[in-house]
Amino acid sequence: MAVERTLTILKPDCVRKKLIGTVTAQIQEAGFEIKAMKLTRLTEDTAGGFYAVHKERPFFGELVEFMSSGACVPMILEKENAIADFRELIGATNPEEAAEGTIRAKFADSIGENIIHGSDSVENGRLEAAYFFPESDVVANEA
Ligand code: 3AN
Repeated sequence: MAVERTLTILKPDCVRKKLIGTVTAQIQEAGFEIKAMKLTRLTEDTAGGFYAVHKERPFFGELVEFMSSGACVPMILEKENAIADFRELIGATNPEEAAEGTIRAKFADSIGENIIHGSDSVENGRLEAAYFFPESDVVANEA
């Protein structure tokens, strides 16, 4: 299996609930290596740019408002099969449909405020990582 990277965001509800440490521990225990990480607050423009594919969806305004409502923690994660394995770890978009033990099942309140983001493909992971981090912020792999 190929080593892949995924971009995650611990969303503002995760930060407000003081779950940065708990969720990051679950991510690391599942074998993901953190390659870049920061605490930041998105503006409506940066949140809207990140979710531009959803611009025509009825929930776009609500999504942008939520994602810019407080601090969040974007991270680049690396692991074999990272894209699929991370989506399995976080669970379905709607926490009511998320499998038991997944991060969203344990901590998310609703489909809109669902604690965490995970890239849906290697290519989107690459684009999303570049949206938050210059290459110089990404820790190099050890030789
Ligand atoms: P995922 O983040 O699981 O890949 P997407 O890409 O379908 O899900 O949706 C992006 C984000 O938009 C979700 N993380 C969620 O916060 C929000 N979202 C998706 N569907 C809805 C909805 N029906 N109502 C409100 N927010 C939604």
